[in-house]
Amino acid sequence: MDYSHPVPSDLTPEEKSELHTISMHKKTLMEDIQELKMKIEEVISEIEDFEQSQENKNVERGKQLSAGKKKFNMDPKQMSMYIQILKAFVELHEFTDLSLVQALRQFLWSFRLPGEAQKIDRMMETFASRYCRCNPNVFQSTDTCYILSFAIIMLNTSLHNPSVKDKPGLDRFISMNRGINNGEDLPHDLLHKLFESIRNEPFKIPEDDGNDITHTFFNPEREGWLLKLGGRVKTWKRRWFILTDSCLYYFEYTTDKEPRGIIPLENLCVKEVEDPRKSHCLELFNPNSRGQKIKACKTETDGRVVLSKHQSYKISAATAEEREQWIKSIRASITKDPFYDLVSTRKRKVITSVTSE
Ligand code: 4IP
Repeated sequence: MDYSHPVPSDLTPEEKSELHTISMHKKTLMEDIQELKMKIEEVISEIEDFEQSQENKNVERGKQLSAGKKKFNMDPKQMSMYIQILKAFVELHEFTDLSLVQALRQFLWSFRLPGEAQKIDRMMETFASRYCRCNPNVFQSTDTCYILSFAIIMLNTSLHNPSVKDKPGLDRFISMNRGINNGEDLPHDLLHKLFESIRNEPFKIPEDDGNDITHTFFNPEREGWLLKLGGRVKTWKRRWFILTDSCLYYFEYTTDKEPRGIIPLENLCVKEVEDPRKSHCLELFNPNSRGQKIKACKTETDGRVVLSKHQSYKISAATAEEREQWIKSIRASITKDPFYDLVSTRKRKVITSVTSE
């Protein structure tokens, strides 16, 4: 690069030489500046690369973690080992000549139930087949024993949890279990004895924290981004939703400590709805008080916690599949019974296996 200037002709030789020195200095300085600029650019790009690689590492770590979790959950080796241990554990129990309630008392007392529905399903399945082997003439199939075991656990909750107001009587317990013995009813006397046993003495669970057994059972959790329609002002807001403990919480950001809103799901129903502007909508509503405000709360932008103004909550999911998953989880959470599907599948199985014979 040429940093020299044309030298004016009216300068003295000394001035000319001084000017030359200055212009040489200028040239060196400009070159230095140029070099520094390049260095700065290099450093910036190094910083950017470093930041990018950190971000990639974080993304990679996140991916590995979730892949690891999935793998752990789905790893067939892990699962078959788990089943083997479970079987060996259940085999240690002697249930011969015990009533189903007595056997359940013994079994449930001997360990802490896992929270996941699927694991409990396996445990109860293993329990039922062990019980049937110890008492071959009581039930026509393991499924019958499995279904009745759940019915007993649910009965325990309904009868002894003070928050359940509507206590079932023997008749309801009997009608709940209609047809479960391979299409036939179980003997009245048997159901009567089981009912009385539970009514007179509730199950005790080790380290039970004062809650009932369904608390341990009830663990449906879901979280994700959804769009929510405002209560009075009908604006759609993208919110991070978390479903836990029969409550739906929504946050502005996934990292927020405090939720923006809390919707207790007690007494609410959920269903699919249409909306002209948003697809895959669902609605949360109270079937017993349509037109009234739902009992929920939210934090205003100034920090005040106020009651919700929603008569219903309209929420839009990104896909039909996500909507279905949310509806399913919300329902499971409302009924506090994630085993509803598991048990009803078995009920269908015992009843249809009879009709197709
Ligand atoms: C707001 O609209 C947001 O949609 C709020 O949602 C909603 O509160 C408000 O409903 C609605 O007025 P603007 O932001 O455009 O004012 P969010 O709190 O998630 O930001 P909800 O009760 O849905 O949380 P009302 O009912 O407060 O008007």
